[in-house]
Amino acid sequence: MRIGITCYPTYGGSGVIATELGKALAARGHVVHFISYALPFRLKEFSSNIFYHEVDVTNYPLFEYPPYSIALASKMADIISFESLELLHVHYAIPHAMSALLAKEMLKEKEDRHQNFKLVTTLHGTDITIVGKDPSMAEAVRLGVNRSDGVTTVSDFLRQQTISNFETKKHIEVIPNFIDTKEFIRDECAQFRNVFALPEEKVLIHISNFRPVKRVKEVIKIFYHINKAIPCRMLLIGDGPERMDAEMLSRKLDIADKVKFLGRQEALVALLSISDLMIMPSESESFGLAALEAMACGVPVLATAVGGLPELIQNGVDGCLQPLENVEQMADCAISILQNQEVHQRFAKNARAKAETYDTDDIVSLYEAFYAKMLTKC
Ligand code: GMT
Repeated sequence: MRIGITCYPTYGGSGVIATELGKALAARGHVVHFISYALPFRLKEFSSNIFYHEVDVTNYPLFEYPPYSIALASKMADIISFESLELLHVHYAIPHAMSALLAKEMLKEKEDRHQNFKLVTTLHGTDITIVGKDPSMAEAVRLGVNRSDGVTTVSDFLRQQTISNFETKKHIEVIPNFIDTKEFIRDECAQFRNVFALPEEKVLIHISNFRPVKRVKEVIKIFYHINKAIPCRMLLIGDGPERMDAEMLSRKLDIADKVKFLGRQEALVALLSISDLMIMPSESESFGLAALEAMACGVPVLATAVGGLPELIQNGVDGCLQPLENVEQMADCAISILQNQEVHQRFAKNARAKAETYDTDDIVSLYEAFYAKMLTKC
């Protein structure tokens, strides 16, 4: 197949999934063209089946906001036509599905023979649960979903939210996120662990983009309670708007010496491999790719029972799910896992086994089959 992929290229689960999907499809012999405003950060190695097209946006002084969606649509139309793409897979309805629909109109207008390319839209969450709720965006989300040839969501929770929030008519296929379990596998290094913690201390980890929805201050509060019961350290990976407040809180609670803010890191496997528990107290999470990465490295996850997380984490078996807003209950749950070595080891083993059911090979085959179904549709 000849496939186009558009995603947000910066750090974030949707960009990771879109890029890893493109790489896996290319390895299976498909030709993949990425169209975005920057090189997706996971697109590092060369592949003769992968091409990247950068979208230039005119920045005329008249424009307070450069018209990226229109520039993207023009680039999509050009690449679809010139490279004979059969299918365009966009990640996020806003603005990517909108740009793809405009690209279709552009091709129709010039009676281009590629105007009937198939449009697949994958919804990742924030355009449904946050951005799309804004009345200025809702109609655009509905149009993007209803006019796509195929729509997928990363969890059943997100499928149901899309239908109930936007009264969409389209069939929505659930295709979960995935992980390369050969790359994400525990590879513990005692020397590296010693950099952060004493041998008797437990290591807790949080990985996110530090947006309000991730509730990073709650991570600090949960750690504060755990630290009173168990000697431990907290690693925070990532950066974003809530980082400064979270740092201030750790100083105010007098635990700053035990809490390390490491910023954005690429060595996720190494950091997860020295960790005993992940803390993810998100307000909403359509899937929770960071949790899957942790589980693949044998790190059980303590999370809030929100969004798609209960589809991934089984409470009391491979992780712990607690109601939102109950910091002390979350801390108690962490303490009970960390204090009992037998329980912790069982959770860690079960977490890895669960992650193996989300392996790249299996899930990419679902996308491949979904594309094939779209291409046989008139
Ligand atoms: O969580 C974010 O703020 C980033 C966002 C993204 O664009 O990557 O994450 C969403 O998509 C991920 C990949 O499908 C999911 O794993 C995340 O759960 C989802 N975030 C939310 O629903 C808040």
